[in-house]
Amino acid sequence: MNSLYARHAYLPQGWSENVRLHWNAHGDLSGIELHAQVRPGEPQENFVLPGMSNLHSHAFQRAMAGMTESAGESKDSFWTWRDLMYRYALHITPEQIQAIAAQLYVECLRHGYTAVCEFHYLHRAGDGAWYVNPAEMAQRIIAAAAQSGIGMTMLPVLYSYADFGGQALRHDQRRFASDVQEIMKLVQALESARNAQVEIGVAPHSLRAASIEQIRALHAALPVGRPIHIHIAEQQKEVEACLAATGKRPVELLLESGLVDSRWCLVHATHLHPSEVQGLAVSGAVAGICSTTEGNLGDGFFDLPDYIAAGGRFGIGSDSHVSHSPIEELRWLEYGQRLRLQGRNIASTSGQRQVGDFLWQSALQGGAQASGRKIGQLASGCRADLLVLDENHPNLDGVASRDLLNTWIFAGNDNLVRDVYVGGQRVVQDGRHIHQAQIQAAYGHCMRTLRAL
Ligand code: NGQ
Ligand code: ZN
Repeated sequence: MNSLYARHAYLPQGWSENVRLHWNAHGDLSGIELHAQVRPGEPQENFVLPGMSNLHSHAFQRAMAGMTESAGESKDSFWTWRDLMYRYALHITPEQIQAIAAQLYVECLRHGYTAVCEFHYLHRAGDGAWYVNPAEMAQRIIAAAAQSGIGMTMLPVLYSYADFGGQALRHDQRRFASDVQEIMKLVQALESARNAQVEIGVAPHSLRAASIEQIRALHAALPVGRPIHIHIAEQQKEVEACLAATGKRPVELLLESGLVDSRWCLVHATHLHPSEVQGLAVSGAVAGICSTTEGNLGDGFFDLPDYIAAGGRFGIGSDSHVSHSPIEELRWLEYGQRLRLQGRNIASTSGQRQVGDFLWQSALQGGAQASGRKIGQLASGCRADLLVLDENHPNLDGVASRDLLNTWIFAGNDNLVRDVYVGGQRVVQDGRHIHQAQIQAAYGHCMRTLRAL
């Protein structure tokens, strides 16, 4: 099968009727046929849209979702959550990371993510030694993506310090320990994995964990055009520590390096001065907003209206995977702004007043840019990553295409994704992943071990 007839297809210019999508043997869209006549006996889908890119993921954290929601003796915070996360991180084996990632990616696909950017720093074994194959853990995650069919941008993470000023790593950060040379060796070891479904980039963890000098060296060593992601300004404490150590705010410091351009994704970027909002928008980088995780960790709210007004680009990520639905991610993004500003319909412009359309289209573009892959739109040359919605759901019965995205995002919690194609291969049919049973069984086995922690 290398074509699909859609009564309504979400093209870069918006909804179009009676469209036949064609793709080639490599899984790239090869033709968008408008005003197409349906052929006798040809299956007709109703609503077809491009799949979403999940631009920020720590796959192993899927295994701890729901396990950190009990109040401790001391005031709970991002930092006490991080201590718990480190405990989990120390126990995950290569077999377990593959089982957890495969399960996560099946869930992501079932909800409409067709690509993921993996912010990967579990490099070493639990005792802190490198595996015989230093790329073991990264290759396990890439294998999990292949098992599920999801598109993958693998970002090996540079993690040298525990805090600003080059502070030594904590003992419980020993699995992350890496320097520029080791990360570039990883990138080179992964080069052979690159194909139409897999891209390799890099990520300095944060300005706490990597110095500007290291980031400059990493940037210089990385092949041209590859994506570069970084956690930044997620917590006030990080902003204060950066000011104390450098006299500058994190985003200010990074932008001053002159390195940031459209290859970059600044993840969270929660606490910004107005000048940083402008600077980030002008840089052409993508802001990676992870609203469900930022809500779960109590980070704060991104300054979305000012950033949109400055022409900033953004995408979404499920990060710690307390949710794996792009719909919930986008709904939380908009609701967070409404609560913060005590207003309505924030994520919109004079050119796009439909909040659902503005959110979906912006996240498609920002997510595609951050992935470094040709995805995120129904256009020739892009991957045939398609979502077919369930036209029999009551919410979609008789709905006009102009109201489809608002209905999908803001009218209930049912998963309306029926079929999912990645690179032209159908990997989800009638809501079920083609390998769901065996991937779920392997995950269940792994969780029986981890839940005993
Ligand atoms: C992480 N996650 O690397 O998983 C981070 C927490 C840190 C989020 N920031 C650890 N959500 O930033 O040091
Ligand atoms: Zn993260």
